[in-house]
Amino acid sequence: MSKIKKIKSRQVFDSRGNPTIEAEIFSDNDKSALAIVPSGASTGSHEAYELRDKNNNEYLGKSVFKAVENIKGPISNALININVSDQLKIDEKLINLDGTEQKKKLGANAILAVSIASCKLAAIEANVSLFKYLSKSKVFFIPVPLLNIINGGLHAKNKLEIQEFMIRPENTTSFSESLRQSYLVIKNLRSMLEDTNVGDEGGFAPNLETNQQAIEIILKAIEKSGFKPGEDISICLDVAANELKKPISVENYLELIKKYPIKSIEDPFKEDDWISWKKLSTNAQIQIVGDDLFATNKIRLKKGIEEKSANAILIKPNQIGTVSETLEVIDLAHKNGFKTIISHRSGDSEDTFIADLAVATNSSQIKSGSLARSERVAKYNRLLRIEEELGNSAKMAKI
Ligand code: 2PG
Ligand code: MG
Repeated sequence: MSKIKKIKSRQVFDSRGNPTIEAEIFSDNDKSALAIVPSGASTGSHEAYELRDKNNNEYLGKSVFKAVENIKGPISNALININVSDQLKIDEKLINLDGTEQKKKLGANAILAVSIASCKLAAIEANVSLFKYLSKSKVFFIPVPLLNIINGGLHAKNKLEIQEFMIRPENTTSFSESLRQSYLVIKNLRSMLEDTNVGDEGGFAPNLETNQQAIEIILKAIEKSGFKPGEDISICLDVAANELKKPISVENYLELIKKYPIKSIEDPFKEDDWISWKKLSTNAQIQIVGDDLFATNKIRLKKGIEEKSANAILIKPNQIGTVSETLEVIDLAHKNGFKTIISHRSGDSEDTFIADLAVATNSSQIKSGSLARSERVAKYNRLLRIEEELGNSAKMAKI
């Protein structure tokens, strides 16, 4: 059994060019693994705490030097000589060392970097692919991708209020075919737009005036690609309603669902508007996804299960701060019939951990932006490799 010998940490940059944290863990076997933590823009108030040096102007208050020091000091001291494969113990130590509910003392970014890096190192030590190492089962499903092809809200400098206009291939039998169909839609959409700049998640950020215009141009691109909207490819939205200037009502959503082939809506209301969530979720026959509502937190998810506030949960490891807690939330969701959608953050990196996490946990979907910007595409490319590794046994997850 190999043990943790040394932990290094450094400040690196994310896809928005902002500082973020990387951890590098070494075993006494001289193997090592790296992890980079992503960062959100539309962050909810119930998320675990991202520690930044707010009073240091060198990087406009965004550097993570204190978090790096926390890894090099107290975290290293607590984890040296622990068995690399004892993820639960590692995460427990991290949680207890911090001791606060939102991981404010050490920073959830510092904690998660170490948690993910140790998990990757354990897989390397065991000489198996990360998704197999992380999985409890021997049957694997590849998640259906939700590709964010028009960016709005805080992820783009246009007027669109809805943050993410996504497409989801509905009926493919392989991940590569899902990407091929999405590729055609994206290329056709590009040919129809005058302005082809992209936003933070690689989707186009056109100067459209209304949400409906964005939906309609995507429908045209789906048709131009030879697909039937709603049957072959549907539209999924992330409203990110915490950031809306003017809220959208339950009735407006029901009208929108009637009019367009929308199969999933994420964060239709603010994170504490439990009443509206329940009302929409009991009246709409589509996937309703809690992101800021649940914040990958089991206490909030339990409330949502009891109140029937949604039927799916977005999973972002950095909303909660450790791999073990992330797995626990996914388990709770599945036991209660909730779908899980593993998600990137709008500020992301070359780290592909979430691709393995999605397959390992039999999550039905993954959200990693459009087919543009390497930090987005890296996750899809990892899934293509996983699909190849699984060969004939690779099956698409059910949505
Ligand atoms: C979201 C995410 C990812 P951010 O709201 O779902 O798409 O955005 O990372 O900015 O919170
Ligand atoms: Mg969201």
